[in-house]
Amino acid sequence: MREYFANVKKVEYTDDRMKQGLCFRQYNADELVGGKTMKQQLKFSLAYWHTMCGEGSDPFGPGTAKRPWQSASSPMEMAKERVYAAFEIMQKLGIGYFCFHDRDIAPEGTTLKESNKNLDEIVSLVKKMMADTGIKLLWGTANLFSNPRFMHGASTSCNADVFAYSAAQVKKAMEVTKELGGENYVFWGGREGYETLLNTDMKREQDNMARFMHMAVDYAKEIGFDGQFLIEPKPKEPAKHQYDFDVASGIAFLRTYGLDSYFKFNVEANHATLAGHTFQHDLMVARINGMLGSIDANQGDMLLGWDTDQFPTDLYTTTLCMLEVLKMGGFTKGGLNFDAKPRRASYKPEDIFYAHAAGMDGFAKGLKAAQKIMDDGVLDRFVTERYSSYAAGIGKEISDGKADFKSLETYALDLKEIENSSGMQEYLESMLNEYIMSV
Ligand code: XUL
Ligand code: CO
Repeated sequence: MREYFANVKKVEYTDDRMKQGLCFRQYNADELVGGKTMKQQLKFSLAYWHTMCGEGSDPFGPGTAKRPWQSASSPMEMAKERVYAAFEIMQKLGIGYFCFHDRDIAPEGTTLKESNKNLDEIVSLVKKMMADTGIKLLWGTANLFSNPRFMHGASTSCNADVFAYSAAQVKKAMEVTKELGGENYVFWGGREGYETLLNTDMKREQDNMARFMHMAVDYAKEIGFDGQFLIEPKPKEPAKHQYDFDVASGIAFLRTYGLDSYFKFNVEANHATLAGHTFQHDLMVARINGMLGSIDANQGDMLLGWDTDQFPTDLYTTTLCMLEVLKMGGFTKGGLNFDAKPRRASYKPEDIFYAHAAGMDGFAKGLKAAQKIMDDGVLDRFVTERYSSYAAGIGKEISDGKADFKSLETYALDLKEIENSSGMQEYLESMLNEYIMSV
């Protein structure tokens, strides 16, 4: 087996924060934070599509990325070389998980049968590499958006043949996810939406999407797949409007169609910001509804209106993200999947390592700051105090469901002056700064 990154050694932690070059300055895999190792708390995952298949192209120019395995003699040889390179990257970075679409790991054939055969061959190699290294599958999914057949969508296509084809593809992707012990299975509906309502039967499309998901739930029961189903919301891109717009609309969809007990969410930072929310907002909506499953860890550029999928280095967002994770008691089946790619100009193979190390350090720092926020309880106490009017008196009657408009009117008519307390946003923001700087 060829070593693809002979000039890259295993990336190690150093406590010398000013040390130059490729190392972890914050991520110390075995260090305990909140009673668990950083490795257990963060559950980092490599996104196969970006790291192994991405070429660094953009709408104005072709790929720039130097990826030595891309020069293999045939698509299947390349797929095998990619597997070796992927496991080398994960081992050198100490990344314990990966995620893939069916078509990332094995090339599409001329027929579905051939595609399935290609997939089976690569899956057995992946399985062997997983057994040799102990690296696990965080989630699998199916690519139902690249091939032109999905031009009108997959389960929401106006063409029933496409619905059927998509079902067959997801059936197979679920089987291989189970075969590889995947902890979750993701639905991201990039083309499950519309370009114009002039040609769209929205009710039928959403009914069909729900039928499709019920079929997946039934098939999981049939084959004994006990991974968690996840919906990954995104408001737009590639479609103008995508039905899984954000977590809140996802919850409404799942509840409308009786799917809410089978699904949680895979929340992606850059998707939340495209929906006009902060990352923390979508994470919190998922958490308070008991539906935060896993996270696609990246960040967008607020000056650009698309999904830039950058590696997450912004410490405010990593801290507030980890605060949500700690508040739900940590990950169970989920983890932090780097759905991120180095910039087009970061084209060298080594940039893969620098980029992941930057994201891992960003999240390690965020974890430490979030744990300190939890331990000190300052922010939580502030919030509890802010709502203390509901702990006794009329507030308690409201909370206990004992008040009604008439009793509240009687109370309000007797009120003298209403006194509010300050929201103290600036003070809280400065405390957040201190937590980040102090760990
Ligand atoms: C696209 C995206 C996908 C999903 C998996 O924006 O995030 O790669 O994570 O299909
Ligand atoms: Co994603």
